[in-house]
Amino acid sequence: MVYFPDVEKIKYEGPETKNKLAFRYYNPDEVVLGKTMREHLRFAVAYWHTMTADGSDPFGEGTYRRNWHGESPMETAKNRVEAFFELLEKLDVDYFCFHDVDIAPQGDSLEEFLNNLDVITDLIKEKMDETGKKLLWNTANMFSHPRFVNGAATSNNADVYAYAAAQVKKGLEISKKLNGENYVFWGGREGYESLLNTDYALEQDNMARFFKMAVDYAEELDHDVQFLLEPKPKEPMTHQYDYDAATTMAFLHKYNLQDHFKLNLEGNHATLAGHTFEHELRVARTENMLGSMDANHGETMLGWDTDEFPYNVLDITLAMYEVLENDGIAPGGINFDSKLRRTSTDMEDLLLGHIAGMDTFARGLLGAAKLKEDKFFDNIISERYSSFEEGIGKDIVEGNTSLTELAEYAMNNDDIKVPSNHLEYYKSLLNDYLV
Ligand code: XUL
Ligand code: CO
Repeated sequence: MVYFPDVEKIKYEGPETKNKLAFRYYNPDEVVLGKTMREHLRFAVAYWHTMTADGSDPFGEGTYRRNWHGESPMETAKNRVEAFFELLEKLDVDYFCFHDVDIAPQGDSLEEFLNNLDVITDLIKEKMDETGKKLLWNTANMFSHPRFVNGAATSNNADVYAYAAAQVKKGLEISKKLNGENYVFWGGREGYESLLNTDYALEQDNMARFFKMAVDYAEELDHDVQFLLEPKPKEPMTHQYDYDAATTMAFLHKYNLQDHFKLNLEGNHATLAGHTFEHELRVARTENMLGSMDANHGETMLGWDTDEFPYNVLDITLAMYEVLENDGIAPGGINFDSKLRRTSTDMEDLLLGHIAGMDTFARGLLGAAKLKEDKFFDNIISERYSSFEEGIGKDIVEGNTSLTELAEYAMNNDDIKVPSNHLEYYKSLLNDYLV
């Protein structure tokens, strides 16, 4: 069956086109700073928002009109695979991401769930071989089922911990089977609802033990996969242990896991933490821990995880600047962890949402490349910090001084003129780089 019969493969037609099913900026073969847009951007479609979400929210039921519902949960799951690969082909996206529960029904037992996963991943593998599409990452959903009400690797219940381990073991086997390039942990309910009943130390130690076992199992499978942790500060828990990039890296260092993990950073999670997206990317990049990106946009008026398709060119230009300075994002990519609004009810909206996101990233890439070529930020920064390039500043940077020497220096140089930053002027110039 064809699931999107009225849609041809989406092509680049340029900014002037009036065809809504066309790219206006994303031109996969266009070379930017020595690499094609396709190589820079490594887009991925998220199975959960695209195939399993139904448009329900806490106040109302599903609204989306979909044509892949079958007679049984397994039949629906198989139809979804067919529809998904048709969509990837039509969108010209090379990668995809999923949680275990997105692709296969959980049935009545763990055994049944694992068997269903085998059947569906066989089908996915066939489709991958046929189309050349690739798995950016998979993950285990250890937060939706009622057993995970207190978390998974940070649950107070050891049986729940073991169940979660079984899911991750299977997830890594699937990753190996499908040649996954990364494996993600988003700590769904790994945090606390209240400190009143929480053993904070035990929960963190247990979570680290869990990650260590995952690293060991990937080695046992001889599967060279990049592990990623995805920070988020709150929602669903009051406090999530992977609060933001800095907290997550401190955790990895504390437990000596830093060489096995990088970060998967998400736009809306950054804003929930009170940061900009570029802040999170910069913090991770600085420590060589920028692994991958979940692309979305948070509605700042609402303050929860709204996961909109990205459309803000300024945000994405600054995000892409971090990616360029990182020398790219591979083996990570740009996963649209983005969902349609509840009012975007048509199948066609799945294409329109992704096209909007892809065009926004293409614009961001073009703007960021120009910022880099013009050394826009380098020039501002090198001028602003020029006092550390010679004299006493150079001594400080090279570690060749002491409090005593600095105090003596200050005695003779206490008439300090601090120059203006002219930030308004630079912000106005920055606007010229938005494509
Ligand atoms: C939740 C979120 C997840 C992860 C994967 O906010 O971002 O979808 O990306 O579990
Ligand atoms: Co995400």
